[in-house]
Amino acid sequence: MNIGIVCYPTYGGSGVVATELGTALARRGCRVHFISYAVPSRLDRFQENISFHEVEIPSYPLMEHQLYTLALAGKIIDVARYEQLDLLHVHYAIPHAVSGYLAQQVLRRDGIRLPVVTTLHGTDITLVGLDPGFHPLVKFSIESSDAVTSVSSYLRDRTMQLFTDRNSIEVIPNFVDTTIYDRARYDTSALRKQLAGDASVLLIHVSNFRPVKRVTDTIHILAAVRQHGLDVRLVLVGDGPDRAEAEKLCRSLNLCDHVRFVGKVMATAELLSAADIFLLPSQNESFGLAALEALSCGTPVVASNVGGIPEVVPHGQAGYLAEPGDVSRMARYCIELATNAKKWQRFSTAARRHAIENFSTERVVPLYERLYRQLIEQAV
Ligand code: GMT
Repeated sequence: MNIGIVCYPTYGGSGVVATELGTALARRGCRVHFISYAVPSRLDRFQENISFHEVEIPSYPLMEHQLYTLALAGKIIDVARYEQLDLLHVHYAIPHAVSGYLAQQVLRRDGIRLPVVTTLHGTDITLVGLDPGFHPLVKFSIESSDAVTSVSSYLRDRTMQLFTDRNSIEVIPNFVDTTIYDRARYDTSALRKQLAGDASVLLIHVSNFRPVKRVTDTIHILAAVRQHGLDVRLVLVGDGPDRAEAEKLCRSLNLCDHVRFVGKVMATAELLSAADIFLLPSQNESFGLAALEALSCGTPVVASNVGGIPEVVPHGQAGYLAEPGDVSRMARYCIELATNAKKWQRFSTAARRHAIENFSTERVVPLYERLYRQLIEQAV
């Protein structure tokens, strides 16, 4: 199969999933064409069967704003025509599904059939797509796509409540390469020492530091765990709009020596494997890919009981869930795991098993391949 993939190249879950999917498909023999305005952040080396097509955005004095949606549609048309794509898979509805639809209609006039799959990831439905100016476009593009997938049942149900009664949204969960995200693969003793010194507990959080992630809650959790008398450190991985506020909070709580901001890191497996507990106190989360990567590393998760997180993190088995903002309960859960080695080990083993059994690349990628084949067969 010859597949076009459209995604955001930035440090965010939808781009990571799209890149990991394209990489896995390429390893399994598909030809994969990434189409975006920059090389996706995890596409960091040459790989057989993968090419990247950059969307260049023309500027002209008359135009004050960039025409990305149109430039993307134009690039899709070009790649589909000259690389003879069998199918286009767009990740994140806005504006990718709209550009995909537009390209599809232009190609149809020339007798070229290009099935379009749209994968909904989260805020394209729960936040950005709800903007009154975008809502009709998102609804239209969901209803016009040849297939729509969502990364969790929660997101499928929200989409049907908020946008459409299209009942053929298929849930295909996000996945993880369990051979890379595996603590058995790394000797993390030196890294652990660097990050945590001799502290007995290391907490970690990975995100793009947007308000929805509630990054400052991780610092309040750290403070509460410390009050209990535990020697604990927190590593914050990533960057984004709330970083300055998080740094300010560390200063005001006098916690700067206990919190390490490591910035954006693409390869997080070793960091996750060096930690004891992963924190994800988000206000909302359609899936929580970073939590899945932590589970695969055998790192139990303490997270919010919202959105699709309960589908990823089994409460009381591989982690604990609490209401968003309930930092004292999240801290109590951390203390429980940090002070009961047997329980931590049980959770760690269950976390890894859960990731392998339900969310491995080998299990999930064939679901996309099957969907692609069905649509390509229908199109001929
Ligand atoms: O940052 C992105 O690339 C998209 C982002 C979002 O806000 O929509 O992340 C979403 O997609 C990820 C990959 O499917 C999910 O793991 C995240 O849970 C989801 N984020 C939210 O729902 C807030």
